[in-house]
Amino acid sequence: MAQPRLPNILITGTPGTGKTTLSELASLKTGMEHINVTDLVKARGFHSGLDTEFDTLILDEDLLLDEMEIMVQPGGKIVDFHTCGIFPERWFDLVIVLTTDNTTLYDRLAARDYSAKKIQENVDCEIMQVVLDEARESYKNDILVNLDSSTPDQMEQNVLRIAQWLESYMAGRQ
Ligand code: DAT
Repeated sequence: MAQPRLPNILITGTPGTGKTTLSELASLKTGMEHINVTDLVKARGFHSGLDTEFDTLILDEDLLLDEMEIMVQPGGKIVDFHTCGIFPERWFDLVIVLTTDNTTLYDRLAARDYSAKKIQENVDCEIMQVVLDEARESYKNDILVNLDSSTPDQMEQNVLRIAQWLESYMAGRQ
C-alpha cells in the first residue's frame, strides 16, 4: 500500500521569536525537512537587492514561489519565514505563529547585529501582532496555532507539540 503523503508545516513569526531554532529541533525530532526561506532567498538570489530603508532583501516572489512549489509538493517540509501571506494557502496543513514576550524579544534582537531602528521596528511588529494578523487573514482558523516562544521550556513543549501533531495527522491518514 502507498505511504500517506506527509504534511507541510509553516512556522512564522517576527524575527527573533525562535522560528529557525524550533524548525531545526522539530526537523531532528520528526525527520521532516527544514526549509529556511531566508537562506534559500540568499543562496539562490531570489531578490533584487537590499531595501536600505528597512534593511531587508527585496524578494523576487515569482522566482521564490516557483522553486518552493516544487519543494513542498511531495510534503514533509517545515517552512520557516518571517512573513506568511505570500505563500499559497493550499501548501500547508499546519501554520504555527510564534510569539514572544516583548522584552525578551528586544534582548534577542539586541544580541544580533541589528540597528536600533530595526530592533524597534521588529518589537513594534510583535506588539501590533502583525504576523499573527497576516496569518489569520491568509489561513483557515482550524490549521492555525499561536504558540508562545519566550522560554526554553516553551521551546521544548513546542517541539513535542509538533511531533504529536504529526503523529495524529499521519494516524488520521491510515
Ligand atoms: P528566528 O528564526 O525567529 O529569527 P531564532 O530561532 O534565530 O529566531 O532565535 C533567536 C534567538 O533566540 C536564538 O539565540 C535562540 C533564542 N530563542 C528562540 N526561542 C527561544 C525560546 N523559546 N527560549 C529561549 N531562547 C529562545
